[in-house]
Amino acid sequence: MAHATFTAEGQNMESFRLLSGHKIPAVGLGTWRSGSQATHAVVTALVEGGYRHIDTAWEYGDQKEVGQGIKRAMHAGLERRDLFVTSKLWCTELSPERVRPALQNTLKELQLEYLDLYLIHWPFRLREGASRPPKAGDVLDFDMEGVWREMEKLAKDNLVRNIGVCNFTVTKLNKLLGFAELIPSVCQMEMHPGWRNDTMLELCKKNHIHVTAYSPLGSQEGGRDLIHDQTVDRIAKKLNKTPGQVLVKWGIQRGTSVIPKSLNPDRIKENIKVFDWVIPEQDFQALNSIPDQKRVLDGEDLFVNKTEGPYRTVADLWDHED
Ligand code: NDP
Ligand code: 1BO
Repeated sequence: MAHATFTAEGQNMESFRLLSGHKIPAVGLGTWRSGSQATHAVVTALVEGGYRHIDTAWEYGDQKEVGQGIKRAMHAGLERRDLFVTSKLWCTELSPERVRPALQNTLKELQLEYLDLYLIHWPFRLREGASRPPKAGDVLDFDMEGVWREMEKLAKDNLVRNIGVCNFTVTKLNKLLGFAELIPSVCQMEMHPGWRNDTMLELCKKNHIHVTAYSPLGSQEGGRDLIHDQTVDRIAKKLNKTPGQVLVKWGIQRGTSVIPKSLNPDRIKENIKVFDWVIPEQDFQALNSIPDQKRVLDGEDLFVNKTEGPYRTVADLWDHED
C-alpha cells in the first residue's frame, strides 16, 4: 500500500513501506548513462522536482557526480534522513571478501555515511577486466550464500539500511530465501507495459518483498519506444497527461516504486507529477494487455558466451523461465 506525504515543494509524494520498516519513495531518479550531467540532474530532481529517491550504481561510473548533487541539495536545506539513496554491488565484486570494500568505495564516492539500499546488481560474477561479450573464463561461479551473508553484515553494521537484489529469477530468489537470515527488502527488476514480468511481481508480493521497476519508460537508446506506443499515447491524451507520466503511474498502481532516468529538467519534473490522479481501471487493463512482451535488458552482452559456458543463451541467464 502506498502512503502519502508532502515535500517542502508541496509535491504530494507517495512511498511504500519496506519489510525493514523504512519507507521507499514511489518515484526515484535513475542515473544510468547520466555521466557528468548526473550532478545537475540530481540537484534538479531533489531541489526543484521534490524527489527524495536517487538510484545509482558503481557500474554507472557516476557515483561521484551523484554524490556532488546530493551534497548540493543538502546545502540547499535537505536533510540526509529525508533522502533514500540506492546503489549496487557490481558483478566483479561478487565474492564475500570483496563486498565490504566495494560498499566502502561506493560510500566514499557518494560522500555518504550510509546507503538506504544496497543491491546485488546482477546475479552473475565477472572476472575483473571481463570483455563484453565475455570471453571464456570471464563469467565465474557465484557464491550467493557467502555474498548475501556479507550483505547482511553491512545491514547489521548500519552501513546500509536495506539490502536487496536485481535481475533475479524465481529459481534464484527461492534459492536466496532458502538461506537468508535477512530477507531482501527490495527486488529491482525491468518492468514496464512492454515487459510486465508478472511472475516475479507475484513472487515478491507473496514474500513481502518490495519491487522497484527499472527502465519504466522502456529504457534508453536501443530500448523499447513506449513513449510513442499507441495505447500509452491514447491513454495519455485521454487523461491529459504525458506518456512518461502514464508509464510511471502504471508502475506505481501495480505497487512498485519506479525510477525513470532523465537529464532534461522539464522531463525530470514531469515524471514525478503522478500523485493526484489515477489511471482508470479500463485504461490500466489496456496497459496490462500490450502485446509482444519482451525484456530490453536481457544481459546477453554482459554474460552470454555462445560457445563457452556457463551461460550460452539468454534463456540460460533467466533459468528458462520467460
Ligand atoms: P528509462 O526507462 O528511465 O528511460 C530513460 C529514457 O527516457 C531516456 O532516454 C530519457 O531521455 C527518456 N525520458 C525520460 N523521461 C521522459 C519523458 N517524460 N518523456 C519522454 N522521454 C523521457 O531508462 P533506464 O534504462 O535508464 O532506467 C531507469 C533507471 O533504472 C536507470 O537509469 C537506472 O538507475 C535503473 N536501472 C537499473 C538496472 C539494474 O540492472 N538494476 C538496469 C537498468 C536501469 P532524457 O534523459 O533526454 O530525458
Ligand atoms: C550494465 C548495467 C545496466 C544498468 O543497470
